[in-house]
Amino acid sequence: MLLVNVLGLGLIVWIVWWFWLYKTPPVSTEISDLVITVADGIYQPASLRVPANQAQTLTFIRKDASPCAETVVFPEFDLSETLSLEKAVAVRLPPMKAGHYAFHCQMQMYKGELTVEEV
Ligand SMILES: [Cu+2]
Repeated sequence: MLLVNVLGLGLIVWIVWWFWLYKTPPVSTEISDLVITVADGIYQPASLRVPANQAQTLTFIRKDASPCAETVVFPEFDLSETLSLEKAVAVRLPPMKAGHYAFHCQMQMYKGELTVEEV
């Protein structure tokens, strides 16, 4: 009888732990919602809106093999990132003030704009 109680209690504890306490570990992902495809001479999307005062991660996926598309430059942040072909590359941006921030490839064939807004 005692054994049954102990087993029952153990089961309850296990159920509580499993359903209420156990959390699947967060899946770490480099891919943000802000995904920009680099292809056919344009960034897509070429204009993005993000909230101010928050660090942002942009993900670039380059599908254009031309060497010029390889680099994305954020002049205001003194930031340039090399994009490998067909690979998602995360570009981390610091918290920004509201405003417009351009980004482009080395020769400014590809052009995009980040609009940072107060929320
Ligand atoms: Cu270019």
